[in-house]
Amino acid sequence: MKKMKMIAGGILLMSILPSCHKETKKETPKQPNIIFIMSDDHAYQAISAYGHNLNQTPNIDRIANEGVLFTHGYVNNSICAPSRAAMLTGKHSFKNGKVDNILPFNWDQDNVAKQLQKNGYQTALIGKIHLNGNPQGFNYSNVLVGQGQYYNPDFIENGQKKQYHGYCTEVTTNITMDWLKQGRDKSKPFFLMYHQKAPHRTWMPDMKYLGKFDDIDFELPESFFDNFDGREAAEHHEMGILEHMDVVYDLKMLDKAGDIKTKYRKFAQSMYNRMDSTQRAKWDAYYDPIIKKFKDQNLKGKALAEWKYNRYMKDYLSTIQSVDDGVGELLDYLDKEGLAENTIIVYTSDQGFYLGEHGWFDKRFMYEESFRTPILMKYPKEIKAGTVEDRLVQNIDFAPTFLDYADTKIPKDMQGESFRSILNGKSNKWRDALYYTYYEYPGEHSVERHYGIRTDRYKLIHFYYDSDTWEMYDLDNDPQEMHNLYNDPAHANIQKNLHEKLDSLREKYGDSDELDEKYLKRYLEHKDIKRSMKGNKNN
Ligand code: SGN
Ligand code: CA
Repeated sequence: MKKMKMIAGGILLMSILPSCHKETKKETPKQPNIIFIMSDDHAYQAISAYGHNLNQTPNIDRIANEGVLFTHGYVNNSICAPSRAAMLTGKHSFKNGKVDNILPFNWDQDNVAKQLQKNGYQTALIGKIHLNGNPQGFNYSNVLVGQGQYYNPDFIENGQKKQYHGYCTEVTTNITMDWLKQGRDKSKPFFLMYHQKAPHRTWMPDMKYLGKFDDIDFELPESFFDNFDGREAAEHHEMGILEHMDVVYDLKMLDKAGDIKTKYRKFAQSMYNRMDSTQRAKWDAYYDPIIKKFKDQNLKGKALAEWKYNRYMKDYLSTIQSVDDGVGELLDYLDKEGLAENTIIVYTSDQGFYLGEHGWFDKRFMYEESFRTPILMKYPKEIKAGTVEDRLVQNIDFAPTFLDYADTKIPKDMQGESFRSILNGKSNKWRDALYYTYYEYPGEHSVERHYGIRTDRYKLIHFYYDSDTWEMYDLDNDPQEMHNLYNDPAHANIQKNLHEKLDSLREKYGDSDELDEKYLKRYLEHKDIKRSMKGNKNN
């Protein structure tokens, strides 16, 4: 009897073993790692994969070369914190409550990192997040304080503030690489948000890239001297390179004699306070001769515009070199460690940016340069190298897309849509229009409150608060959005259809005038807004 039992047990074991083995094998294609790389204010015009010839970003381009380039990626609200909140929550601003950079963000609500963490992921947030309060949903967080500083920046590591020595972009990359190499639990898939401060204003390059673009003369964009005919809200901007970009503060002409007197000179000194003497000496060795020449030349009119535009571009693009280096380091590491195959990588920006179009810098408007944002993505298992995707995707789509790739349930109240199925060809069903809102007014750069929609060809925008104006564009015929077609009888039908579409999207997403009034009231009552309305600069 005893013997029989043994044999039976043996047979039982034998019959279990092979199937156990199969089970483990079935599990090997585990959930993909997800690396969400974001920079701040990185215009698609300044990524060479988009075909503009301003600079070369070979490492960022690699993501699209080995995966997909989105030609029509957009944000929900073209400003930092609201865009980040939308990415985390998968919801429009009026649903997640973070409508502008001023009103607080509620971390207690659900977000993509919390969902992934619940489903077995190790999660990390490194770099700029610009959302008040302690990040929730992350096993590790090491984030810049507010906007952060370019030199020797302060970070908050899991709640503890500490200062790092060095250049912010490089510091952020180093922290990220350390976490990847030693910080994470390697038995779990990971979700990593690697978020650079650069190339945000005031565009301070790393020492090693000072002068990188000095041999290039950048030509003013065609629309630089825009007269804003038929576009009242645009006319009231404070985003002009010529009129509003400060020579001392933005363009570094802080002459020691104090002869160059500008509105923001008083804020410029603070940009250098964190540098050590070696850093400052290198900085001055580069900028002092430029300052001297600038003073000697006494430029005016178009010559001054060209000079300002060129200084702006040289600084802005130089900061991007460091961002590109960081992406290269990360990609090389993944390749070397054999992680590339099972890792999704997204590169994006929190919004687009004006590089002189309409004479502007900054963002906020629903016009293409700031509404649109770069999106490049790779995932060798599912995305064919060299894919170009033209459909309309939006930052609210990231959260559901990541959850979809992680084979995790997408919460019903997320408003974005996963674009996994359009990329792998499983479905062709996709949205035909995007909804947009912008709220931060009265405020810095003076961009009026507005909302609107964009279809594959047309755009309809409503500006309100000081004014009540509508704009409509045919993007095929007028890609620079110079001709407002609203109330043009030849386009009456299109206008009517766009209004219907706008109404239906407002209803679908749950936006309304009442909600807007609620946010406006809170905004106007906020202490920072009251202070800035009294004439103090509000950062
Ligand atoms: C700062 C900048 C603005 C910029 C906002 C928002 N001024 O206030 O130029 O529009 O941030 O940028 S600065 O003098 O402080 O540089 S965002 O990317 O954070 O939304
Ligand atoms: Ca930004």
